[in-house]
Parts: sequence; C-alpha cells; structure tokens
Amino acid sequence: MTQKVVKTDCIMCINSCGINAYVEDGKLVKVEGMPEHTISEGYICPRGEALVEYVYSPDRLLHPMKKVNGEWERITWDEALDTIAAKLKEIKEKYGAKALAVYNGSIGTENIELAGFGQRFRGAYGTPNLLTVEGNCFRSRIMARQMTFGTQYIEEPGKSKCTIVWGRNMDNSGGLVAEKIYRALDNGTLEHLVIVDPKRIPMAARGTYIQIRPGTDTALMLGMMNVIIEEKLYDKEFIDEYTIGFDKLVEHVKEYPPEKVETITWVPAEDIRKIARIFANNKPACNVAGTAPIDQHINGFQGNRAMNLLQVITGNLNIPGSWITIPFIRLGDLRLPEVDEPIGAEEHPLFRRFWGRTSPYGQQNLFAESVLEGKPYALKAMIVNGGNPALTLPDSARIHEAMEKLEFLVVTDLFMTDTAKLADIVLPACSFLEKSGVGYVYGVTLGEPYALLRKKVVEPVGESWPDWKIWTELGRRMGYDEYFPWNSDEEVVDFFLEPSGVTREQLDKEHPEGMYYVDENSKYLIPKYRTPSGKIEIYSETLEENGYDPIPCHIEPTQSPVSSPELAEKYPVILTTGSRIPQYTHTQYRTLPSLKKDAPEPIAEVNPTTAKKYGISDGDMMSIETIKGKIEMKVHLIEELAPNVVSIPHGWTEANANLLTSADVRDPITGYTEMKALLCKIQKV
Ligand SMILES: Nc1nc2c(c(=O)[nH]1)N[C@H]1C(S)=C(S)[C@@H](COP(=O)(O)OP(=O)(O)OC[C@H]3O[C@@H](n4cnc5c(=O)[nH]c(N)nc54)[C@H](O)[C@@H]3O)O[C@H]1N2
Ligand SMILES: Nc1nc2c(c(=O)[nH]1)N[C@H]1C(S)=C(S)[C@@H](COP(=O)(O)OP(=O)(O)OC[C@H]3O[C@@H](n4cnc5c(=O)[nH]c(N)nc54)[C@H](O)[C@@H]3O)O[C@H]1N2
Ligand code: SF4
Ligand SMILES: [Mo]
Repeated sequence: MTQKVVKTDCIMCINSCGINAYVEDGKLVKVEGMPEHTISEGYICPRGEALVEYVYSPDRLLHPMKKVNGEWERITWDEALDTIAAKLKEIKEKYGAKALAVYNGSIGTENIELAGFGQRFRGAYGTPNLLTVEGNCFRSRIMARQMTFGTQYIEEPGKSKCTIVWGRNMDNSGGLVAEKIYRALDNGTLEHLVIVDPKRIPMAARGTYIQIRPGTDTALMLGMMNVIIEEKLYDKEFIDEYTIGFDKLVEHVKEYPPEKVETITWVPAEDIRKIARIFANNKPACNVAGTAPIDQHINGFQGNRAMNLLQVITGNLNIPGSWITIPFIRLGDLRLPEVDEPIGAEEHPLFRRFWGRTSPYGQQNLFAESVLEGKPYALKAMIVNGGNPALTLPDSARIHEAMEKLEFLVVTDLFMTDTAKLADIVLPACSFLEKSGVGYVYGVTLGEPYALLRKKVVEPVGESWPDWKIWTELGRRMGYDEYFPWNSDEEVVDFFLEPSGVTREQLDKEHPEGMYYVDENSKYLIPKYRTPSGKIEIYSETLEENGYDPIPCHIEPTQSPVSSPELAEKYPVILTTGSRIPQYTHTQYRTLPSLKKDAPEPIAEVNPTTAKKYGISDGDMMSIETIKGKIEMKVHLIEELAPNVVSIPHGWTEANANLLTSADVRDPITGYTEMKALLCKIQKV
C-alpha cells in the first residue's frame, strides 16, 4: 500500500483553511486540519471533515450529458463541446455577443481559476455579461469601502480590545473567525465584545447583547456616532490628518439622538450610549459585519458606509486589531478588454463604474427582467459556472421561468443541482482536490497576505475535468486558441503566479504549508487613499453628484410595519432569510451522510411568544407566506430570537426561501435585493 499526506487547503468556503489530505493507493481516505498553516492553525469544520464523502459521493456527475426530450443522455466531451460551440456561434450570429451571460456562483467567484477563466471566455466571445453572486454578496461592502477610502480594508478582530459583531453568527458561518475571537476573549486581549443581532446568538453569551430590529443597523450606527460626537469621544488628530467632511457629519448625526434611534431600532437609548462609549474608549476597536445582514437591504450600501465612518472617526485604522489593509497578491490577469455594457449598468450605474474604475460585473438581479421582458435587451443563453442560481437568486419562480425561456443553458458542476436540471447540457467539473491551483487567504473577515499551492491530491473522478480545461477546450472549439494556450494544471498555476513574486517550486518544496508573500506587517501601514480628494471621504461628493445621500441616512426596509403599515396588517411578522447552517454552504452538500445526519431538514426559528399568538408549537410544520409566495418548514421555538421575527435558512429545494423574496425592489446604488427584512404571515399547517 502506498500512503502519502498532501498539504493543501480547503475551499468548501472562502476561509481556505490549511488541510492535510491522506491518500492511500491513489484514494483520498481522510482529511484533517493542518497545524502548520499560519492562519488556520489546524482548524477544520464539519464540511472540511466531510471531504472524502464529497469527492466520492455517489451523486457526482461523471460524464457530460445532454437533455433529449426531457431525459438525460450520456454524451462524450467531444460531442458536448462541439454542440455548445455550434450553439454559441449561432446565438452570437442571431442576437449579437451580449445575448450570452456567463454566471459565476459563490465558488465561481471566490476561486481565481473559475472566476478568471469565466471572464476570459466572456471576453473572447465579446459579451459584457458576467453575472455573479457579487450582485448580492460582498461587493456592496467592497464598493462602500472603495467609495470611502479608495482602497480595501479588512477587519482584524483577533487582536482587538473591543469588537462589535453586526449580524454574523460566525459559530455557524465562519468558525475560524469565531475561534480567533474566543481565543482573544480567553487570553484577555478582547475586553469588550458586543453582539448586534435580532437573535441572541451563542457568541452573545461572552459579551454585551443588543437585540435589533432587522434592517435598522444604519440607524443604530448613526445613533452611536451621535453619542461619540456629542461626548467628544472621536479621534480629532486622525480626523484632521486623513479625512474630509467631518463637519458635515457632525451636523448630520444631530438628527439621530439615541431616544429617536430607540424607536427605530428597538434598542434602548441607554444601550446605544453604552456601546458607543465602549467602542470609542477601547482602542483598538473593530466592527465585524455579517456580509448578508448588512448588505441585503434597500439601504445596504449606506449601512456599509456608516460602519466605515464609525471606524474612521475613532481612528481605528491600520493598527493591530482594528481595520487593516492587506496587499493583494498580484496574480496573472485573464481579463480581456470589454465592449458594451452589461445588464444593470443603466439602473445601477455605480455598481458598474465610478472614478473611471469599471467593475467586471453586470447585476444578476436583472437577469429575469432581461430574459422575460427584453430589458434593456434579451439574454438568450447562459453558462453557469460554480453556482446554483435557480435556488439562490431572489424570486425563484421568475428565475425558473427565465431559465426555461433561455434558448440555451449550460451548467458546469459536480452535482445535478436545481440549476443543472434546467440545463440543455451539463458538464462534470472535478473538485479542487482533483487539480492544482493557487490558494490565498483573502476571506470576508480573515485576510492575510498568505498564499499556498493548492495541490492535486487525487485523479479526477469519472470523466470530470478541471474548470480551466472546460473553458480552454470550449474556447479552442470557438476558434479562440490564441486566448487559451494552457495544457496542464502546472501551466495554469505558473501563469497565475507569474506576477506574484512567488514561484510554484517555492510553494511546493519550501513552503507546502503556505507562506506570506509580502511582509505580514505591511497591513499596518496607512495606505494611499485613492479617492478624488486623496483623503478618507466621510462626505462623498461622488454619491451626491449621482443623486444619493453623501452621508448615510436610515431608510426603512420597503416592507416594514413603519414603511408599509397596510401590508403589515396582512403580513404582520418580520422575516429574515439566509441564516447559515454549519454543515452546508448555501445549497451544497445536502446529500453527504455525515452532514445530513446533523442537519436533516430546513428549520424556521420563531420566538415562543410569537408562535403562541398564531397557535404554533415547537416541531409543528408552519407555512411562511410573503407577497411573492409560500413555503413550509418545521418550527423550532427559541427564546433567543426577537419577538415577531421569523428566521429561515436558504438553499433548500424542498423549502426554497427565494420563493419568498423579490428582485423588484433593489438598493439603488448596488442593485442588491432585500433578503433580511421582509414581511410575512405564518400559519400552522
Ligand atoms: N456554514 C456556512 N458558512 C458560510 C456560508 C454558508 O452558506 N454556510 N456562506 C458564506 C457566505 S457566501 C456569506 S455571504 C456569509 C454570510 O454570513 P452572514 O451573513 O454573517 O450570516 P450568518 O452568520 O448566518 O449570520 C446572520 C445573522 O444575522 C442576523 N440578522 C438577520 N438580519 C439582520 C439585520 O438586519 N441586522 C443584524 N444586525 N443582524 C441580522 C441573524 O439573526 C443571524 O444571526 O457566510 C459565509 N459562510
Ligand atoms: N434568500 C436568500 N438567498 C440567498 C442568500 C440569503 O442570505 N438569503 N445569500 C446569498 C449569498 S450571500 C450568496 S454568496 C449566494 C450563493 O449562491 P450560489 O453560489 O449560487 O450557491 P452555492 O450553493 O454555493 O453554489 C455553488 C455551486 O458550485 C458547485 N461547485 C463547487 N465546486 C465547484 C467547482 O470546482 N467547479 C464547478 N464548476 N462547480 C463547483 C457546487 O456544487 C454548487 O452547486 O446565495 C445568495 N442567496
Ligand atoms: S471553514 Fe470549513 S469549509 Fe471553510 S475552508 Fe475551513 S474547513 Fe473548509
Ligand atoms: Mo455570500
């Protein structure tokens, strides 16, 4: 028997934890956390531990397939690629290149290989339509930080004296970050932990808990700034040297005294004062935002802006334990020059571009409108790459209709997902353990200038291929040979690493556990603020010129007891969707036995008092109905959740949260939809 241990990383989520993969006779047999990985230090979560089940799942797609009269038929790679190439040429001839969309899901966006090759292909084909999950995730934060600082900041809670966690149940959604916070509490570094969440999440047991009404975080932040300014707790020196517009903020936050903010947020005025003082008086301090709970609101971009300003006025930037700037690893760039504008560029111009900097993305939330109504033009074909939009995009009923109306849908995945089921052709991708790649740690909260060689651990299962090879072979059949010269994993890795200053040999032989690609302490240097003024822009003229609030205001969710009281009579309960489940990433891994056993079904959480009002008991099946649709889930009664709020997970085929959400109402700046504060009606079934 031959045995080996391969040091690589896990990318079942964005954290990229280091893992030791054990191989016997060419088969993966066990996966453990890798203690030598400087960032994850041996940490592994249930999904990482299930990697053997994942790779050898009986549900893996093993060969290309095409749909014939509603039935799947096995075909060869040659037939699949020739058919796709012919159809894509026909689409381009009939409707023009922009009728094709390349769709990158979470995996397709977070992974440089999938993201890069998808962009390469769309560039060669000539369509501007790259649609990605960043239309509902993370980019709102990136944009807001760009707009404020002209650069990217990332949180460093593991070293702070005070941390405020806004809507992030990281015991479920980011265990590695949670570990760092618990450790900082245990060793006394972290003296003040504040949790702002409608649910008393487990981490709240270790700090001050603030129960907030969903969708009102911006008001709370403005209230805190009111107190910090009123009580002169801000960092005058930092503000004077690095910022513009503080005087306008001083006037602006006068409109948000704690007593008023209490009526908006449900947070007592005294608590607002208390957490404002804690935050301002305990440097280094760090706000940690849930991605989705701050972003996925009508006012999500401004929520992110308000969070930036809290950090700025207290001078909590580029000191250990505050917000820091990570020099991004410079990787080979696969993008090609773009022509034309993608869908969404008209409705949400800043999502596409500001200060002459163009984002590569169209706004995915306008996909159905484009296909079904031809606005601003009709998409006719789509290639989905590492995503499951049939379940994860808002307003699933309409998404299904649109996908069915497409003339041609191709899906590359490891599994027959809800999206793949709607496809004309499905292509089997191999998992990250079946190919080499470049790993780097640039997570949502955990960023470090740290890179690792993602090593091929086992041979691809069945006839599955790496994504780069799928795009390359398809590109060649389209006649784009010059853009797709790569012939092996190694060539692809070398291409990506070329500008980085780090070589494959170095990562493979000298540092199989990964390494810093620049001095780790460079993250504490004050960066150049590449805004139009060269300063941190507390007041944003760019926003003002585009017709948006230059300083954040509180805007009510469009469905709320305050903004739509008539609707609230019919749909009296607040609904928040998409609470993360530790065993699953979005729609993935539902059939892996060790994960399924611990999370077998979708569960809706309700406060007992609220449930009683509607005659609902623990364990009942309950319907949840919004203006868009109705689903059913089993009920779990928990005292921890705020009264009159229902919290449900997303990603379940049998109870799809996105049958309840809508893409009609969007944050005007980003085009993000409301997923965290809707109105619903609940009933026992
Ligand atoms: N296991 C697992 N981990 C994941 C993922 C996954 O699918 N599974 N997905 C990854 C991705 S792509 C993302 S974007 C992140 C998302 O991660 P987050 O968005 O941080 O999601 P959760 O950790 O579930 O935390 C949501 C918390 O926000 C609270 N909440 C809901 N509405 C509001 C609100 O309006 N205000 C405030 N303050 N709180 C609110 C909920 O009660 C809940 O406790 O997780 C990542 N990590
Ligand atoms: N209602 C509601 N909806 C939400 C959210 C919410 O909070 N509430 N959250 C939103 C957020 S933040 C996000 S990020 C999205 C996520 O939305 P998606 O990205 O659409 O969801 P996933 O289930 O992660 O889909 C990833 C797919 O990639 C496949 N895959 C994995 N590895 C590979 C690979 O190497 N190659 C290929 N080709 N495929 C691979 C997986 O099998 C899976 O089918 O969901 C969003 N939807
Ligand atoms: S947190 Fe879990 S799923 Fe994410 S990279 Fe680490 S081990 Fe993998
Ligand atoms: Mo996300």
